[in-house]
Amino acid sequence: MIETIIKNAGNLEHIVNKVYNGERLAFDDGVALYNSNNLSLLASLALFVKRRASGNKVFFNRNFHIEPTNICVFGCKFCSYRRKKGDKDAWDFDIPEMLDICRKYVGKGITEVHIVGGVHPRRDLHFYGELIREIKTILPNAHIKGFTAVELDYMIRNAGYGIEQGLKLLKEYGLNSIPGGGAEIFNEDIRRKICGDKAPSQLWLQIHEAAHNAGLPSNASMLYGHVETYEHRIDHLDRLRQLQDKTSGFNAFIPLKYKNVNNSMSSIGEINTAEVMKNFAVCRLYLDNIAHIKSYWPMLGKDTAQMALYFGADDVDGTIDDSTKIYSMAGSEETSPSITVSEMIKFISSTGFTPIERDSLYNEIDTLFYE
Ligand code: V47
Ligand code: SF4
Repeated sequence: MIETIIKNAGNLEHIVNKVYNGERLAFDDGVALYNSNNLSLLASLALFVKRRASGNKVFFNRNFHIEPTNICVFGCKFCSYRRKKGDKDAWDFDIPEMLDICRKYVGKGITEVHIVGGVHPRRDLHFYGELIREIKTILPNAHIKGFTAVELDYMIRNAGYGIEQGLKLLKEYGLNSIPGGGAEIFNEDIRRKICGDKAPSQLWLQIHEAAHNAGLPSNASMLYGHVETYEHRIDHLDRLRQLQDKTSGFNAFIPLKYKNVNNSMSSIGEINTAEVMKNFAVCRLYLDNIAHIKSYWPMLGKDTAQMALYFGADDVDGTIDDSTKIYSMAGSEETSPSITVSEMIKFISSTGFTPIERDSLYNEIDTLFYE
């Protein structure tokens, strides 16, 4: 197979050889891949690398989200979710309300609670710490993956701690890992344009590094398909690859396609599906040290999420149970994202891949049905 790929590679032949030999791609190689329109080559290469890493497996988990509030002190231009206190569609849950959400999942085999929301002006580390501690009394076996680096920065400062001490305290409260959000695009000029008031790139990376050093693994993401260039995307992937070389703390990478409904960047539109697929392939090829690439179905929609499996993704995230609004508010066709475990198994196996239930650290789980 590889001989045929090389024959059709044109000016990318040297990159094909590097991929085949397991050599690291250089910055310019990444940009050259983005500039190529040879989608079938990109798919073949990305699938080759994905298969070398995880065979035919595609992972999913059993999870739900808690979004504590959509009130936020920041004003990211791409955000369709943020509201001001008093707006009719603002919400701001207290701890008992969030624990009521958790009680619905007792006995359902949930392995992960994903907590992410707006950056509330008054909530601090201890509020969220108490929330984590109480969730663990209701769902003692659930892994809590919570709070973007942007939320962490604010809640830790609000409680008067430094990053290391704050993360240590959150771990003691029961936090298990950190999701990938808040990364957006690391290039400082683009970041200033789309989300200039929140944690700068260097701080995002510093918080993830400190988390890894504290024994809290994390995910990483990239918000793409807006005003950034291919060079900005490779710069973003490169900064992640460098940090991963240092810490090995990233479990998964999630490319997040910019959705343009109801936010102040709407006029720039959305990129097409071919561009989304190209991006999956390049991310898989460039990020040679992050094991899992997530095709996040609540944002992409089910059909596109399946297609991304042929472009190097090996994970589709979880069952969700209609518990997240971030993407439906930004225009995702999945307006109430929810999928049962048996539907998830069909969703993955219908692509020819082998569905594997996992926990948040990618340990494989024997699927038991509770539905
Ligand atoms: O940082 C916000 C993105 C992120 C839009 O770790 C948008 O497993 C597209 O953290 N169009 C938060 N994207 C989501 C997040 C996440 C999601 C899935 C899995 C994981 C994980 C983490 O959502 C934000 C931002 O990049 N986002 N608005 C938008 N209009
Ligand atoms: Fe706030 Fe997050 Fe929306 Fe930015 S993306 S405005 S930090 S909720």
